[in-house]
Amino acid sequence: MGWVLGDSLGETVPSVFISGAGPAGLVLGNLLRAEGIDCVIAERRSREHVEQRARAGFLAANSVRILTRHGLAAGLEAAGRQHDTCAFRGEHGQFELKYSQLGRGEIHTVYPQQFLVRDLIGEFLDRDGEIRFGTSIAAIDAQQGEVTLDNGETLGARFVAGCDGRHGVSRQAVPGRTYRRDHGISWLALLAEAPPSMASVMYAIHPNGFAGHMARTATVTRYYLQVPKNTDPATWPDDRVWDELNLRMRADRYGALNQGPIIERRIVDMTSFVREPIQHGRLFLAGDAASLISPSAAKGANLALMAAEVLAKALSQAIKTGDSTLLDGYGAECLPRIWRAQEFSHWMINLLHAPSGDSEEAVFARSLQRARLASLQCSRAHQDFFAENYIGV
Ligand code: RFL
Repeated sequence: MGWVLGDSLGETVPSVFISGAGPAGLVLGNLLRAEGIDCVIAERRSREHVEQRARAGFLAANSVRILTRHGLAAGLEAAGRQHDTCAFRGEHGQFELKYSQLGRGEIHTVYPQQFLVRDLIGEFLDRDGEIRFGTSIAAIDAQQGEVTLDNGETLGARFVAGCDGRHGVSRQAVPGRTYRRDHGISWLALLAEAPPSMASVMYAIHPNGFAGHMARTATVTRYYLQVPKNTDPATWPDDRVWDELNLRMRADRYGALNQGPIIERRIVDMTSFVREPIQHGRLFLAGDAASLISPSAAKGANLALMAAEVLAKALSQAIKTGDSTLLDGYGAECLPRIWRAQEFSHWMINLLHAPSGDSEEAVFARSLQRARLASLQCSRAHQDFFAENYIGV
């Protein structure tokens, strides 16, 4: 496999240049290598950084199927944990939804994203893929298939896959619009060095705001606290975090949380966007580069994996046979799924958050929230709807 600097006239260029070594770029790279297609990934961060960057943890059944189908599931088969229950806690008590017995009866596998990224990098290198860590892309010419690095070098490729996430540059190379919604809500996303406090995912609704509990490993747990926008995470030392989590999780009624040092705290704003179109010339967007989805429904990494599989198939067809039918239809294949995930994520945001205060509007919103929760608690049809969307896309 070879790729060269300079313009691509008469020189060997990779068939596919991939920007970004996140779940989207790495799954795509692995699937292309399995087809014998040469590809190069450029990642602006170091290998150590991406292999330790904690983000997602909940992989939907379809994501596990994709990874298994392509021989990429050894790590999650060995260390992933099956998860099938979520619970809601509020002023009127608590109820659980065992979604393995609802909807399509599917489950999540809990496997931290950084472990998946580590596995995918190892496998890609074993498949003779090339990753250039510490290499940042400054611009992409989608028509020419040319990538400019931030040191000014220009590289050519037959196709470019924009998998550089929410802050990447590939989206700007696709003429179109970004449809964005700022939900006006922020979460303090926390990682605690403490075992999970309960077997299920917990969504707690409290007058002070939302609080969430999600298992990651036997010794690390993710928590979320809704906080005002522009909150400085440094204003939340460990003691304050645990006091507020115990309060919103109603520890006095249901038992105290397992505490430990907070090893990561960062603000996540609930914003969402969809880029349309997601392809232009030789450039195709996948994952967060194409669509950012708030983490309220744990969909982002799952969408990234699905797009990577669709794109790999389309690129393989075009490169091997010259038939671009699947590539031409790439956006039409992915966008309806993206919008469905956005719709459910939006539904979850409304379920989990309501304004505080005594204004008519705030009381109205909280009453709707209560009614939706009551329906979810009682109606089998509503539970099936929830399960189908929660676990799938
Ligand atoms: P990524 O993972 O952001 O990877 C993009 C990569 O591109 C690199 N990059 C560049 N490289 C070269 N040149 C440039 N100019 C570049 N600009 C950027 C970056 O360094 C990076 O390595 O995008 P990808 O592959 O599309 O994957 C998306 C997922 O990472 C994301 O959707 C999920 O993490 C979202 N998410 C969750 N998704 C789930 O499906 N289930 C979950 O449980 C879940 N939990 C979460 C989450 C996201 C969270 N945060 C931090 C927003 C929990 C949290 C707290």
